[in-house]
This record gives sequence, structure tokens and C-alpha cells, in this order.
Amino acid sequence: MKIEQIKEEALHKLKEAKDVESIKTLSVSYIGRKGILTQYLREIPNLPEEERPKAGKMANELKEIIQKAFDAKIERIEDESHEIDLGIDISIPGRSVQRGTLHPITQITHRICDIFTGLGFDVVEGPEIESDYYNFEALNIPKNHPARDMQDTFYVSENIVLRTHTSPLQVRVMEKQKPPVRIIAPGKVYRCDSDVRHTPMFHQVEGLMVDDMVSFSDLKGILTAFVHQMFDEQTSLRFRPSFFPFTEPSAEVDIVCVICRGKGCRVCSQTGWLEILGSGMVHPKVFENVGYDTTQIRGFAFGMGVERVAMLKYGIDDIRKFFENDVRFLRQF
Ligand code: 2NL
Repeated sequence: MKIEQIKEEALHKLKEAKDVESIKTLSVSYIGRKGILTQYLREIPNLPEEERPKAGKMANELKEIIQKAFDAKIERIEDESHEIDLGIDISIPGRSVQRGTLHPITQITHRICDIFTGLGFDVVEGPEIESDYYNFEALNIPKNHPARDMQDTFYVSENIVLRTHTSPLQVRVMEKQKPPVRIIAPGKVYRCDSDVRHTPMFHQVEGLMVDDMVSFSDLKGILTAFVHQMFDEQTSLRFRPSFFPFTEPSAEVDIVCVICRGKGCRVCSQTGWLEILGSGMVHPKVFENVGYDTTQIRGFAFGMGVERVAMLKYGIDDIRKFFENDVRFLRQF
């Protein structure tokens, strides 16, 4: 018999063998003392001289292959019978592990940061407990401003608050770094507010760009690029005059309603527009407070609520869904 034939036959018989006993018998009949392969090896010296090395090599290789295949199958059968002895039904399909996902707010925060990183901004993070100075004073928010009220802000002590926006971090960056500055600051912020539309903690991303020659048209260009990437190129936006103590002039940005596409519906209160962020040219007072020369530089800033962006993006009408942590809700993102 040819060596290939022996191999094929042996492996075929092994496949058919169902228990350890028959595999052992099979093993003896091939590589036992009187086995087929053993005999083949014994015949090699009788072959013509030039065939001997090749035949010897092939036969020895096959012996090893057969040995390994037989041993492996024996081991497998023994393992399985062990499991059956233990009462484990090895035919039951495995139970799959439920994989976790990032929270939708985390996902949207990452997406916002990715878009601005692509526009040349650096991401900065910092403390959630801030001094009155960085949270209010440096940002030109006057002492009598309603936002500073105990009713609106969580006070840790007389001069320490839970930050109500991530602007204080941007002030800290400007104190340390000369222009140009191009940063976004994502993170948790706190307001003493809790009802259907407000949660005491929510997430914000603020952005700041300072350089000589930064204009309001740069602000419009950057925010338009952001909206087009966050939603789609067809999403139109409008800039509506507004007021913030830390910007002048200020503008709120609306996008065309993602539900009715501008026709007017319940979500947009029949206006066709949804407010998405606040923005403006940085107030000279803020620049003075960080020691920037207001005759040399200009800057714009903006801020947006991540929950708000996520609600618009996914069409969710209740902010509290993000905080209930019901996995049936969270798994959808
Ligand atoms: C909103 C509005 C805004 C800013 C945030 C800012 C930061 C610095 C200087 C000036 Cl350091 N401005 N931030 C400016 C305009 C609007 O947020 O509705 N946020 C949710």
C-alpha cells in the first residue's frame, strides 16, 4: 500500500470511530508492533537506495500525524464523557454575554469633541468644584446676577460652588496660555434645578477660539460646520440676537426642527426651529480679567447642553431618560 493511502484510510477510520476503545484498537492496527505503518517502516531497507530517504521521512511524519490525531480524539471523548458524568449537557448552545455600551451622553460628547478636534480645537478638562471667582467674577457675571442666587447655584461654602458651566476652565486656560487659543471643554455642570425639563446635573461642551483677527463670521463658519457634521448638510441654522454677560454681541443658534423639518410641530412649538446652543464674541471684560490685550486680540465662545443635542439627535422628549439608567432605554444607542 502507498503511504498516502495508509494516511487517508487511517484518518477516515478515525473519523468513524466513536469510542476510546475502538480508537485504541485502530491505533494498534496502524502504529502498534505489528501495525500497517510499522510494517511499512520495516520494509524501507528493502526499497531501492534512492527511494529510501524520502519513504522513511514520509512514513515517520505520518506516524506522528496519526499518533497526534488519535490522542487528540481520545482526549476530546474523555473530556466530553466527563462533562456528561457531571450532568452538563454539552449540546446546549452557549449563553451569550450581554455586552455593555457607552452611555448616549458619553457617545454624543465624544462625537462633539471629534468634530471640533477635526476643526483644530484641543480638548481640556478640569475641576467640577470651582471658586466664585472663576465661575462668576472672571466671566463678568455681576454680584447681583440671578444665576449667583442660592436658588440657582449649589454652594459648597461662601466662595466655593459646583461649576454651573465649563467656562471657568476656559478662563484658567487663558490665564496660563497666550493666544492663539482653540479649545473645547466638555464636562458635568450643576444647577439647583429639578423638574420635567431640568436635572440638577447635566453635561455641557463649551468652546473658545482666541487669536488676532477672529471675527463673528469665523464663529458662524465654525458653528455651521459643526451643525452640518452633527446632523447633516441639509440642516439649516439661524443666528438670533441674545444676551450673555460674558459675550458681546451674543447669539443663540437654532437649527431647523429635526422632527417637522420647519413646518411647525409640537416639538418646536410650531416655530419650525429648535435652540441648540448659545454663543458670542468674548466680552472685553473677560479678556481684561485674564490679562489679554483687547486691542490686539478677538475671540468667540459658545456653549451647548449635551443632553439637549442628544435629545434633538435621537428625537427623545424627556431629559430624565438619560438619568434613569434603564438598560432597555440605554441599549438602543
Ligand atoms: C449656553 C450658552 C455660552 C459661552 C457659553 C464663554 C466662555 C468664556 C468666555 C465667554 Cl471663557 N463665553 N462661554 C459663551 C456664550 C454662550 O453658553 O446656552 N450654554 C448651554
